[in-house]
Amino acid sequence: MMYRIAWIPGDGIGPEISDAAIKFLEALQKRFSLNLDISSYQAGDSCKARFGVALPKETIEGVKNSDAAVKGPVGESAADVIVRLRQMLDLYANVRPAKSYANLPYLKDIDLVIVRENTEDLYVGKEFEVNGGAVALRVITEKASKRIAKVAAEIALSRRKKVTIVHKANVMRKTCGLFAKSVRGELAKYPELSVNEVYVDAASMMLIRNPEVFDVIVTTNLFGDILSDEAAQVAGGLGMAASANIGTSKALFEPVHGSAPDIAGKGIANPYSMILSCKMMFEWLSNKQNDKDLSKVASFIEQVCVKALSNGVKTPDLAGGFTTDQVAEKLCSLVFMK
Ligand code: GGG
Repeated sequence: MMYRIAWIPGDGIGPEISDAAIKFLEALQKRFSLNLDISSYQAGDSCKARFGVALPKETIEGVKNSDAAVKGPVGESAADVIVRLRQMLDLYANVRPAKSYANLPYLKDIDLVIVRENTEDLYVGKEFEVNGGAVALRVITEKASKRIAKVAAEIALSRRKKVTIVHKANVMRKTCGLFAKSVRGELAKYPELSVNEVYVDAASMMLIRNPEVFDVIVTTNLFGDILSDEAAQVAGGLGMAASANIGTSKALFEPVHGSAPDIAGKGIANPYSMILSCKMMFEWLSNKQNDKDLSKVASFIEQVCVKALSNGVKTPDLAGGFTTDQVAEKLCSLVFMK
């Protein structure tokens, strides 16, 4: 079956890690006789500088008309690109795994998933200047809280069956209070799950002190954004962190990290985050299209990455000495060896 993939390289290191990931996908296409029709679209700071708009209509249409989308990091225009795409396409679940693979410079051996509500909270962009100050609206609804709880429950059922609800309802009584109550109510429908609640400040401490207590964390948009960077660092580094933005019918996959302008163009950016985002895309497409072969491709991608890492195929952010292109070459050669 042919799959149309909308591909947004993005800014900074985005084009470099995109090239590496596309080379890897080409190798996978040969090995597994996949039929991916990949179309490239512009978005981000460089797009805004060239065309006056960070998220052009053609890109929106390209994503809408695709079977799945992959996006590299964008710079200062994140709110105009990814936050807008999430809202426009109702990509309400942001799934962010953090896993310490062998031979990574991880702080603790962890394996957890952060499930971040992706459409509400302070990220709705309702900010106003008032009397020399500024205010932002924090939007939390029962509907969005319940549907993110359901995603967390389903992920936990396929794992260690534990969900931690992270909030700050002792201070933000109305917004976090509604989130906690709604999620609690939804999770009560899953008696096989063990459920607990942790305030976000304590959760950020526990992610460093005893992260093994977490299996699936479900939380609000801003807390999820922050905690997922922290979890990625505990697992070995942001350069490994992949994510999925999932809605009812559409999904977009992207590295968790930003565009890293300080290392852009130096050829040392870590492409694993983009490649593992493609792994998440194959998992999602496999479920959605009932295409079991794609689930095998997803597992294969992880195996290849694990093998490469154990052979020391790492960029400098992971204490390795490989360039982006060298990592891509090694991964491609492993595709045909395994
Ligand atoms: N610190 C990681 C980073 O810069 N991520 C990109 C970003 O801010 N994305 C917006 C989001 O995930 O909401």
